[in-house]
Parts: sequence; C-alpha cells; structure tokens
Amino acid sequence: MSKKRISVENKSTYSVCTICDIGCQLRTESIDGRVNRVVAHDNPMLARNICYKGTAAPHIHNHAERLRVPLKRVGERGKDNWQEISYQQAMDEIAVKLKRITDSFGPEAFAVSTSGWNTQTTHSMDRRFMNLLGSPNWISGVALCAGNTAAVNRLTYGWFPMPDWGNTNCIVLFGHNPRKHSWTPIYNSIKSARARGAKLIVLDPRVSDQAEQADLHLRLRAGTDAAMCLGWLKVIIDEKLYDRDFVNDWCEGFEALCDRVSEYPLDRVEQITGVDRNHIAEAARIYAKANGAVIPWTPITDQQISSTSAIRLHSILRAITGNLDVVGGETLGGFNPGYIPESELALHDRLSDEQKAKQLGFDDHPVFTYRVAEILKEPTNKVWGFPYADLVMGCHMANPTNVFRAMATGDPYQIKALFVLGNNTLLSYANQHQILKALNNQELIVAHEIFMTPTAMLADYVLPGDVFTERNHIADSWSWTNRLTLSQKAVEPPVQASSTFEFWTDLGRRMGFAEHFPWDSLEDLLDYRLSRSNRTFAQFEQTSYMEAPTPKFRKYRKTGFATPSGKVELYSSILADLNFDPLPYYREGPSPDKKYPYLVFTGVREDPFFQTGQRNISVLRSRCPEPKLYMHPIDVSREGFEEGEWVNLETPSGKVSARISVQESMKEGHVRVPHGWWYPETRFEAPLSGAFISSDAVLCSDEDEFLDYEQGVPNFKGFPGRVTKSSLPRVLENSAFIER
Ligand SMILES: Nc1nc2c(c(=O)[nH]1)N[C@H]1C(S)=C(S)[C@@H](COP(=O)(O)OP(=O)(O)OC[C@H]3O[C@@H](n4cnc5c(=O)[nH]c(N)nc54)[C@H](O)[C@@H]3O)O[C@H]1N2
Ligand SMILES: Nc1nc2c(c(=O)[nH]1)N[C@H]1C(S)=C(S)[C@@H](COP(=O)(O)OP(=O)(O)OC[C@H]3O[C@@H](n4cnc5c(=O)[nH]c(N)nc54)[C@H](O)[C@@H]3O)O[C@H]1N2
Ligand code: SF4
Ligand SMILES: [Mo]
Repeated sequence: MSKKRISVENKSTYSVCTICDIGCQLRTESIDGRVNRVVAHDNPMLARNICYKGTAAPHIHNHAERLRVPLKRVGERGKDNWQEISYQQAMDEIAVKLKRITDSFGPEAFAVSTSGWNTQTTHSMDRRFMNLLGSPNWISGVALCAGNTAAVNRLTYGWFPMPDWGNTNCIVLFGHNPRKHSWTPIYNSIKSARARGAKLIVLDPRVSDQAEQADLHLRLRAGTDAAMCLGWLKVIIDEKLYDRDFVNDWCEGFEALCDRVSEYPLDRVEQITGVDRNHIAEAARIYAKANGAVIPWTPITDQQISSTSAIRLHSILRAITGNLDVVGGETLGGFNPGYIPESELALHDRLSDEQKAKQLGFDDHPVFTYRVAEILKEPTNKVWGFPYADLVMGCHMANPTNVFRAMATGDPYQIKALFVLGNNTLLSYANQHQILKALNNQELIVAHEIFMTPTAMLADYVLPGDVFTERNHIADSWSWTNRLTLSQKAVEPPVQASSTFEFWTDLGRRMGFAEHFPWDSLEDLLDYRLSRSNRTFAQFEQTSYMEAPTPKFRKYRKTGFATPSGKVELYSSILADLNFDPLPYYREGPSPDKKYPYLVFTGVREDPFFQTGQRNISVLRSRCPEPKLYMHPIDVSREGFEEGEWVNLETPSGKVSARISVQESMKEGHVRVPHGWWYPETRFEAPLSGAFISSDAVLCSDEDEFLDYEQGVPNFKGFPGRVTKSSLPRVLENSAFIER
C-alpha cells in the first residue's frame, strides 16, 4: 500500500478536528514534520468554532504514551503483557485467525465495534469488508447517539433533519446542553440565533448552562421527555396551532395521533413530568407559533426507556407545526451529489438476505437494523437516489446488547472475533460486567487505537492508528448534511501506524477481496469519491476548503417523503408491520424505592474530555481531575455527606466511586454520574487501568425490561440508585491528578 509522502517544511494546513465528533475545521501548523500548534480557522466566520480540546491536539498526537508499534498479546488476556510485532506480520496472523474462526462458526461470528468518526478514513470500509465476508454484526457508540436518532427519524419522514440555525426563531433543547467547550459550533449557532432574537426553551431536570439563559426552563423529571412531548401535542392539537395544510396534504394518521394524544391531558403530563401544566402549555405555544422553530437532535432521548417514542415525538412535532424543510425550520439535506457517499461504498447490497436476517437485534429490536433498512430501500431510492441511506452510520446496525450477550453466552449463536476501531468498547455501552465477560470469551480481538485503553488491553493485537493531522480526508458529516469539508495531511504518522482505510484494505486483500479494495492509497479513494464531480483530491484541496450546495426547501413537493406511503407517517406503517405500537406513547421507567431512593442519570459532558478519552492528557485532565457525582444540597445534608467526599453509587447492576459535588442546580432526588471514567495513571497498579472504579457503564442495566422496546437501547436517563459513604479508592492514592 502506498502512502502519499509529504514534504517536511513548515506549513499550515486545514484539519477537521476529531477530538470530538462535531468536526470543526481548524488550522494545523507544523514545523520540521511535527505538529506544533492547532489553531482557529483563517476565515473569521469559522474561527469561533474551536475549543481547548482542539487546541490540545498536539499534546494528544505527540504524547509519549501514544501507541507507535503493533503489539501482540503475551500470556493471559487483559494482563497487559505484549511483544512487538511488525504491521505486516500482525496482518498476516490476523487474517489467518479470522478465516479460521469464520470457517468454523460462520461469518456472523465476526463483529466490529467502532464509532467511525474519529478514524475518519471511512467507516464504509469496515462495512464493505463485513458485507463481502458475510457478517451483519457491526455495532457502534452511535447506537446511543445521533446514529439511532437518524434511524428513528427515518420511520416518520425518511430522513434526518438539521436545524436551519441561521434563520430560526425558536430553539428547543431537550436536555442537550452545548457549551463553549462542548460541541462549540452548536453553542455558537445558538448564541448567534439568540442575538438575533430567537427564543430558547430548555427542558432539563438541572439548571444547565443553556437553561440558565433560557426564556423558559421546564425542569422535568429525568426520563419523562416522551410524556412532555405528548403534553405539547395535546396543547397544539386542542388549540389548533398545527399547520392544517401540511397535515392535510402531507401527513398520514393524524386522527389516530389525536386519539392517542387525548390520553395525555395536561394534568396527567404534569403528574408524570413534575412540571406545572401552565408552563407546559406556554412552551408548546411558543414553539408552535414561532414561525420557524427547531428541535435540535439530542442524545438525551437516544438513551431512554421510551427512546423510540420520544424521538418520534420530536419528528411529529416538527412535522405538524410545519417546520419540515422550511426556512428557519429543519432542513432535509440528502447526499452531496458530487461525492460518492459512504453508504454506497459500503456495498450493503452484497450482504445476502439470509445473512442480513441473522443480524443480532433483527427479530426483537429491529428499528436500526437491516430489517427496517430493507423496508425503506425503495422509498429511499425514489427520493434520495440511493437505496441504502446509512445516515450518521446508524441505520444498519446490530443491537449492541444482543451482540454482547451472544459474545458472552453463545446465544443465539457464537461470536468469536471482535475488531474494535477507535472505540473504548468496555466502557461505551451498558452493563460493563457483561461486556467484560463477552470480551473474555473471544478467540480474537483486534484493537485499532492511539492509546492503551482498557479495551485495547483486552485485545490479542493492538494496532497503532494514525490521527487527523496525519491523513487526508473530506468529511461529509456522515450524510447528515451535504457539506464537504477538507482535512489535509500535515505530518507523517508513526512508521508502523495505519489508517483504518489501510487496515481494511490490507485485510481485505489477504482474505480474497482484492478486487473490491482496488485503491492503493487514501488519496486514490478520495479521487474515486470525487469522480462524481469530475475532480481529484489534489484539485479539491487547491480550490476549496469547504463547500455546500445551496439549500433547497420543500423538496418533498417534487419527490414525496422517503416513507412507504410517501407522506409523513404520524402513524408509523413500519412499526405497525413489525407489531409495535405504531403511535408514540410514554412508558414509565423503573421507580426509585426504599433500597434505591435516587433517580440517576449519566452524562453532563465534561469540557476537557471527549467521552472516555483524554484522561491521560495533563493539560486537559488538570481541568477536571476526578469524576463527580452531582447532588442537591438537601439530599446531601439528609445523607450526611460533605462536599468533596468520596462516595459509592450503587444500582442492582454494580457499584462505582466518585466525589460528591453539591450543586444547587441539581433537581432534588436526582444524581448525576459522569460517563467514561478510567484512570490511565494506574496502568501498572489497577486491573484494566481502573476501568471498573468509576465508569457509568457499570451501573447501567441491559436487562430486557429496562430496554426501549423498538430499538433495544438502554436507559441512561432515570434509573434507581443509592449513594453511600466511602473513601478514596486505594489504587488512586498515588494518582498525580487526585487530591487526597
Ligand atoms: N455507558 C455509556 N456509553 C456511552 C455513552 C454514555 O454516556 N454512557 N455515550 C454514548 C455516546 S453519546 C457516544 S457519541 C459514544 C461515543 O463512543 P466513541 O466515539 O467510540 O468514544 P470512546 O468509547 O471514548 O472511544 C473512542 C476511542 O477512539 C480512540 N481514538 C481517538 N482518535 C483516534 C484515531 O484517530 N484513530 C484510532 N484508531 N483511534 C482513535 C480514543 O483513544 C478512544 O479510546 O458512546 C456512547 N456510549
Ligand atoms: N466537552 C465535551 N463535549 C462533548 C462531548 C464530550 O464528551 N465532551 N460529547 C459530545 C457528544 S458525542 C454528545 S452526544 C454530546 C452530549 O452533550 P449534551 O447533549 O449536552 O448531553 P449531556 O451533557 O450529557 O447532558 C445534557 C443535559 O441533559 C440533562 N438531562 C439528564 N437527564 C435528562 C432527561 O431525562 N431529560 C432531559 N430533558 N434532560 C436530561 C442533564 O441535566 C444535562 O444538563 O456532547 C458532545 N460534546
Ligand atoms: S468542539 Fe473542540 S474538540 Fe470538538 S471538533 Fe471542535 S475543536 Fe475539536
Ligand atoms: Mo454522542
């Protein structure tokens, strides 16, 4: 495989930052072949889109602990003993072992877990490889993020909208809390819209940063978002605040929806959510009357027991208030016509129907699996010109819980090989004990990583990855928008590191798929993708750093919507066919009781880290040295705790430790636990670098009764737990970051 070598002069290039998943375009300055600084964009319009994680990129990319050579496990799995091995030798061995496993257990015995966005070089390459091999079992953290939301949005109107930030008059944040150092571009978009006079409504149990400056803040009980939306619909329908023409012309099932909504009078919604009915009505009126309002995607409703209904309710609100594909509302972008999308590169049509039907989750939780994707093939083709629209990578996934169960128990069949690329699998889903069991039951685990994470520690082979300053790329927001954004290689990666494109190509060629991996370099692949607009990557980078087609509105008037009926399906024909409730509903999660008196939610992202990452980067870790449980002062004093004290938080699934942080802004009776904590500094003292000390995934159940029915996603927003006194865990006593 050839790599385009670059000159070693001092230079400044465009980069798409992948420290987090919003992908700001920044400038990278390099000196003598080494990244020196990552700085703001040279276009003043884009220069605000940078946070201190992005500027910390050189600390991450040049870090002493960055993985630079391939490693092969020596001795027991998870004990962190390795021998160095060459990349070519590792790939030879991996290919032989994978072949042996899939020959004896079938291709479905091979699973991949990746988030795809940070490795950039096309998640479609992993799907391509899997589709050629015959495995449908691809899972991703996006099953708990925008990926599953995209899949659920498609049920209602066939696409996943993006707010028209520049023109909107009203923004509704269901929990979502963008800040200056957390999804900075969205934070900036909200700020600009507010400066123009747009209204802001926030629904959050806590007084979040966005709630603090909102026009209206509804402090709902965690996990009750679906009930809240049903309350809004009740007001909007009763007061005839919906867009009658759009409903008549373009919506299916309005009457059935009205019947369902009538089951949620405001006194019932008040009782469920804990929010005054007058405030519920006021918020619904502001939203419906705004003439251009948006409900931006939020991860909060991705991770609830009524997730499918809550996401559908957002879709339904957008539709019946006439906010779909209009100026100031929510735009339906579609594929960029000049760039071959990942969905097409993935070769989903090569996977047989028989193998698709083996996808774990297909039978019991089908909404983001191939089962629904197949139903939507024809309508998608009609409207968007391509049948497999894998939006935000989330529309053809296996269900993670089903996959870990199969890995751990062999039910309904064996999974014996797991490849992990740019994902910290052990901490990134629900029920960490089960995931550990699943990983320990594998015959082959390959981790493609930049640091020795707890997940990588459990692997047989750890392959060092390249990073965004070391590769060329054109980002297309995973087909969420049709904008193309340039990212240029600034410096060479470590000699033995690979991009994921190289990894899949080298493996594919070793396993008999050479004709389907014809590109010799990443630039060849980018040339191929750009061939649709008759240009090469070299031409693109000379002429453009960002391009987006002029937006068109109300496109559905020409094509209809990409649903089976061609309309917006308020009553979902797909859910009905799959024997689920075709109308949205609210389902109560598990309630606190004497033993577990608090309602726990995970999340509230910490500015210095992205998800499970960066705990080893001093400039970032020093800003947030340890995990904090937020509790209301009344709860803290009732329990006899003090600020800064170490406590245990326990659920029936497990127990973690963290420090108490007393916060007026918390809602009484609620506890917040952060996501993704492990302690890289304890690598040689604690098993798996302390992956079980504070990780939220230890607490979250993946038992059937706690999963959303339709997608099978776990409930991270409102599950019972108890807090008890504890002390600083012994293995953290020597941590350089933690105060005693
Ligand atoms: N329990 C629990 N699970 C969750 C969540 C939660 O709140 N709780 N949140 C969910 C959400 S919202 C999301 S978006 C997902 C996120 O899931 P992911 O995006 O997969 O995030 P991480 O699991 O932190 O894993 C990212 C890994 O990629 C590595 N990495 C970074 N850059 C590169 C690179 O260029 N190449 C390679 N090879 N590796 C790289 C990092 O070192 C890190 O270990 O997790 C979801 N899972
Ligand atoms: N610095 C930094 N920025 C990030 C990330 C990161 O890891 N670090 N991750 C990125 C990613 S992948 C994601 S998904 C986003 C996530 O970021 P956000 O969307 O902002 O989500 P959180 O910060 O987890 O929580 C936001 C709010 O949800 C509230 N909340 C909790 N439970 C409920 C509930 O049941 N209903 C409602 N309505 N609100 C509730 C919490 O009180 C909190 O204020 O951030 C992105 N930005
Ligand atoms: S918000 Fe920060 S970390 Fe995320 S892409 Fe932008 S600069 Fe990078
Ligand atoms: Mo996310």
